[in-house]
Formats: sequence, C-alpha cells, structure tokens
Amino acid sequence: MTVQERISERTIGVIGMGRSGLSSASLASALGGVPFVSDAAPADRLAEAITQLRQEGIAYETDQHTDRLLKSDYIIVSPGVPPEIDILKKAQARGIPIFSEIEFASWVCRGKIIGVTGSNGKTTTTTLIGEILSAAGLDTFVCGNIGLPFAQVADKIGKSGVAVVEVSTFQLERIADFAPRVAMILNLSPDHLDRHGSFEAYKNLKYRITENQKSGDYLILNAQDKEIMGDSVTTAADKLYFTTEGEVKQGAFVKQGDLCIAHGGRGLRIVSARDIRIPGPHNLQNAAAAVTAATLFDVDPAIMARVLKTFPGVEHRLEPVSRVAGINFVNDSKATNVDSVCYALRSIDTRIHLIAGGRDKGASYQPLLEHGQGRIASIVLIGEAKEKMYDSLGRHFPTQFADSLEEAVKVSFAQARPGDTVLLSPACASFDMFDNFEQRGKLFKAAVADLKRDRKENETIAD
Ligand code: UMA
Ligand code: ADP
Repeated sequence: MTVQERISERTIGVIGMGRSGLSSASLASALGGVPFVSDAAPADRLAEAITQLRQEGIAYETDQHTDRLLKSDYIIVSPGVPPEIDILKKAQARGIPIFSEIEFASWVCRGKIIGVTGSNGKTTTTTLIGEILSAAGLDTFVCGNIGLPFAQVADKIGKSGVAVVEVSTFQLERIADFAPRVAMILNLSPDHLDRHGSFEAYKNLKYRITENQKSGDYLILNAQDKEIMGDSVTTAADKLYFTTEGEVKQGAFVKQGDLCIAHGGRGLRIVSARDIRIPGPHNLQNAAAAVTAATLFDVDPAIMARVLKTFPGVEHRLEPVSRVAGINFVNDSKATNVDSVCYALRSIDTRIHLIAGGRDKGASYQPLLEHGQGRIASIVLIGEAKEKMYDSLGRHFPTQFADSLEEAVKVSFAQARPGDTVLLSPACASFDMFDNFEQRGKLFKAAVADLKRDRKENETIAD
C-alpha cells in the first residue's frame, strides 16, 4: 500500500493532544486524511491544543475517550497513554489497528532513519549524531522522544535526508513496520517498570527497534552491556559494536587512549578520548556509539573529531551550573533512573552531596550503595520516593529529608565544604513535584543562583 493509500481519505483516530497527537493529526490532515483527536483531560487544560486544532479545522473531543474513536480506520496513540486504557482494549477487540506516532511518521519519511534507543544516553547520543551528520553537510533532522515529534518533521525529509530519531519503549509498543536503516541500543538497565511490568518486558520492547530491519541495515550494540550481550539479540541487520573496554572487529573502541573505529577492513583513529568535551565514562560510550553511526554515513573522521572536541552536552545532563563559596553545583535532573545516577557518581571525582528523589519507577536503589561508597558525603531526599530511598540508603550515608528542592539545595550547601560538589541526580521521575525534568532542573539552577546572590549580599553587608 502506498503512503497516499494509507492516509488519504482515511478516518484516523488520534489519542492525546500533546506534541505527538497534534503533530500526527496535522500530518494526517495535510496528507488528505480525516483525523479525529481525543484527549481524556478537561478542555481548560488543553486550551492551546484546542486553538491549534480549530485553526487547522481538525475535529476533537476532550474529557473522555468516546466510542467515536471506534469508527476510525486506525488509531494513532501518543506515547504517554497507558496501553491498558478501556478505549484501546475496545479498539483491539474490534480489530482496529493501533499505531504509535513514530510508526505513522515513518510511513511518510522518505529519508534514512537512524533510531537511537537504550535506557540512558539517548538524547545525548541522538544530538551528537545530529551534530556530526550536519557538520558533514547531510540534511539532518533530529527528532522523536527528544521533544520534537518525528511526525512534525517527517514530511519535510527528502530522499537524501536523514532522520535521527530518539526512540522510547513507549513508542516501540505500537510499531508495525518502523524500520531504521541504522538502529542502536545504547544500554539496558531497569526503567519504566511501573508501565511495562518487568525488566524482561521492557527489554523485549527495546529489542523491537530491530524487528523490521533487513539485511543491509545495521544494528549497533554496546559490547560492554551485560544485558544486551547476555540476550544475544537476533536481527536480520549487520551488527556493529562499540565499547570503551577492549576492542571490537566492527565498530568503535578505545585503544591507547584514542577513540578508534574499525569498519569494512579499515581501522581509523578518530580522536584522543581526553579531548572529547562531554565528561565521564558513559559519555565516552555515547561518543563511541555516535561515531559508529557516523561511519556508516561515510563521515570524514576529522569532522567527527571536531564535533567531539566542541560538543558541550545537553542541558540537565551533568550540566555544570555554578561555583558558590568553592562548592560546585551540577544539574543532572535528567537522571531519572538508577543507572544514570551511578554514572553521575562515577563521573565526579570530589566528595558528593547528592539530592535525589521524586516519583518512584519501581526499580531498586541498591546499586547506589556500591557506586556511592567513598563518594557520597551526604544525601538529601525529596518527593514521593524518599521513604523507599531512605530504606536503601539511610543506614549507609548521612541522609535527610527536605520538603522542597530549594530547601534541599540549602541543606546540601550547609553540609558541603570547599571543593565538594552538590549534585542533583534524582533517580526518579519528576511528576510528583514538577511539570517535567526540565522544570526541576531550571528550579535547581534558580535555587543555586539565589544562594549565590545571597552570599554576595552578605559579603557586601559584612564589608
Ligand atoms: N492522555 C489521554 N489519555 C490517557 C493518557 C494521556 O488523552 O489515557 C493525554 C494527556 O491528557 C495529554 C496527552 O495525552 O494531553 C499527552 O501525551 P504524551 O504524554 O504522549 O505527551 P507528548 O507531548 O505527546 O510527548 C511525547 C513523549 N511523552 C512521553 O513519552 C510521556 C515525549 O517524551 C516526547 O518528547 C514527545 O512525545 C515527542 O516525541 C517525554 C518523556 O518523558 C520527554 N519520555 C519518556 C522518557 O524519556 O523517559 C519515555
Ligand atoms: P536519555 O535520553 O536516554 O534519558 P540522556 O542523554 O538524556 O539520556 O541522559 C540521561 C541521564 O543519563 C543523564 O543523567 C546522563 O548524565 C546519563 N547518561 C547519559 N549517557 C549515559 C550512558 N551511556 N549510560 C548511563 N547514563 C548515561
């Protein structure tokens, strides 16, 4: 079936009026489809979305998902919508196909797709690949779970274009034909267990990124990830690997301090690992993954090196904030699972005052014990998860509770001495206290700025 036949004059139900839903509806409408958007939230919370839908002449409903959706030829579901809601069960029972937004967008995209998934490092690696390919002059579109829906750019991507798509498990739940030319699984550690039920189910969803790949496509895997290597992923694609420990025959590795690549019988040195600007052992893995992908697009290693030396990283990921009275503040608000916090602890070589907590996602906090030993000087816990986290950590580190992030910053600062680092790295989702992790990170930075200003004022008064 052609794209035109799949969309034109089709009645397309869209669930969710967030970014994914709105982009899908606009794309469907632009290609001659007849979208109907449904959101369970009340209209007053959806004012902006409603304005957009009205302007585009797209039908919608709010407050509930009614049976009108069951008149659809198929349904596009937003990633944040839980799979077990009633309307999806009814649609399934009637045999109405349900697709995720990335599936829908992939029908329209004419360029090659690089799909980046994994538990951690997706945004950093997706952005880095985008920077490298753009620097090499390719028509590059960075999109997906990173915040810009694939459906928003899919129809702008021509045959020579490349979509670098960050892909989450929520989006992989409902793929059918989604087939990246290059797929990548960065790493696997427990996350989103509250939605997927078990680590096994979560991993199997991640592996779906390769299920429609064919011979001649590529699957890039982390050779030092025990879960991925233990599962020996089956795929029709050619496998490449990256590692920062030892060597691989096809892919990227670190040899004598240099990031190198081996592919098609050729070996190349790209850059000294010390010159890569983004810090920490995990970011070296992200850099290795990115250069493996870039090699498949024949990018000149000198261009890769230039980007790696200058790419500053992404906001809210181990972001240096400020130094107040000799104490460093680091914003790692995007560390929403336990493994990312372990890497944060390993990336900082001073005493650490950790601020953590938020909405629990079902994983164990025990790994923080091992990685925190000898590094964590104190912990301040916030949010819903604080009791559960206290049970794991409270006996091992000086631990206190705070009612707000601002209070947590003050308490940590009071305990820190010059040379120490106060690190926000929550290991939890943000939604119990904040709109999202971005807001949490910005409030942290604002609290640090207040602290700095107060100190300056006090110093001036003392003078
Ligand atoms: N809704 C319903 N019915 C329900 C549940 C929700 O109608 O039963 C409605 C809500 O009222 C709301 C809308 O659905 O209006 C929200 O949909 P959404 O949560 O899918 O939000 P989007 O704005 O479309 O954002 C989604 C991703 N969100 C989630 O996966 C939760 C964004 O990832 C992504 O950037 C965006 O699509 C573009 O692709 C965010 C995220 O937190 C950043 N992702 C998770 C992560 O990174 O860990 C997976
Ligand atoms: P994602 O998009 O998968 O959430 P990000 O690049 O946004 O990944 O980083 C999220 C968090 O994980 C940050 O705290 C970051 O420091 C950490 N992180 C980044 N890359 C890795 C990696 N390869 N392994 C473990 N943690 C990582």
